[in-house]
Amino acid sequence: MTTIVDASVIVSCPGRNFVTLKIRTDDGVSGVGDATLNGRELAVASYLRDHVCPLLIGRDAQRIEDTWQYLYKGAYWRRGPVTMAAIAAVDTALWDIKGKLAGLPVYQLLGGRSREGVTVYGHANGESVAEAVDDVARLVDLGYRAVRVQCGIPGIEKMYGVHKGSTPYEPAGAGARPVEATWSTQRYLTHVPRLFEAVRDRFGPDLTLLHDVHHRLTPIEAARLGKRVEDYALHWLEDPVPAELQEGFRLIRTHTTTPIAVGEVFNSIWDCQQLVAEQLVDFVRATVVHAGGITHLRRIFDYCALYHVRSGSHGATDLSPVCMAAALHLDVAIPNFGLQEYMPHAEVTDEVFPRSYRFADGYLHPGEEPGLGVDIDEKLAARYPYQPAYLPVNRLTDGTVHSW
Ligand code: EZ4
Ligand code: CO
Repeated sequence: MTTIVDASVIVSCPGRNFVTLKIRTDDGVSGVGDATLNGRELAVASYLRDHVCPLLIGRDAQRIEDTWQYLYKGAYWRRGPVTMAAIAAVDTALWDIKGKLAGLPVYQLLGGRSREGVTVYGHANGESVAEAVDDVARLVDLGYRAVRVQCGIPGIEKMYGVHKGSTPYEPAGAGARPVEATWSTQRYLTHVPRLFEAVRDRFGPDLTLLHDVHHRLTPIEAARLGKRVEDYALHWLEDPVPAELQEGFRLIRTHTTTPIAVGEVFNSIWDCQQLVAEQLVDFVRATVVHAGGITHLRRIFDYCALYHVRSGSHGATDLSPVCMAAALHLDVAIPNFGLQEYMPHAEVTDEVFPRSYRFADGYLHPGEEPGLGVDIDEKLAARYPYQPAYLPVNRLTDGTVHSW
């Protein structure tokens, strides 16, 4: 038996806030797990430190499924982003340890490779349509095979997904309170088709294109947008509506053949149970850190496979390199992989999280190191203390709070 002797939580801000769990065992092998929940980081850190870490000491590090069930059923209070991010961190760290003990990269423990590399999509954006189109060209030159395109909307300030400069896009703003943005569905619905018309004109039919609505429409509005952009053959329209009402997606499906991706905020299989069983979506965007770790995400994707639904995991910069590494091992192994989002981290983030995964030719490769092939430099991390930062709040022009 390999016994857990220590579990510690590292909160640090190398470029942005991250919460990382490190588990150590009696034979000197350690593992890492990402527990970052953007804007609510300290809640997960406390859940782990105060309620989970003490329970891990003395447990068998090899019993991943049993530990998952113990933390999920044993808490009595099930699901929710804080609980599931904490469980995910433990699960990820235990897979890392199991890989190191076996001397194998984690993807080998998941059944081995199903593909040569993990196709990723990059982010293009611009204040204007012309700027966004030029930014797509930049990504194509870098080798990306798939590109998400967002642009500014005339009359809307601080549009989601649009930023200036070459630093990674970071929607969370430093400070004690969220910044506020404004929203107009009317302006948005009028403008977006012009963007994709321009992108298709310039790049032709072969480039894989995506767009993120970021939960801002109602089902009938989303249906209108999906129908309007059908000629531009998007690979997916992401998060067209908030997904608490799963049956709401029937209305979208009735009207458009534009494929739908959903679920970066999902934390359990129950969030997509009806969406998948009724084939109301095409891609599920859940990822390791927010959906209960490798163990639970594998369960979600296996369930999706029964219904022709593919993976499309979230990969924004607020998911740490530890989460990205774990996601890549799963992506390369599962039969129904779809696409992986990839926003490169800031240089300072990559310094704190040394990692073996690499981008080449439009793919990410998890690397061949035993375990996940990622670690945290704790000394360096200590030089970047936590800084309060929040995601924006969105309001309609009359002041009504809207989904961001
Ligand atoms: O806004 O990760 O597809 N990617 C996204 C992200 C999310 C952030 C929220 O923390 O929607 O940019
Ligand atoms: Co998104």
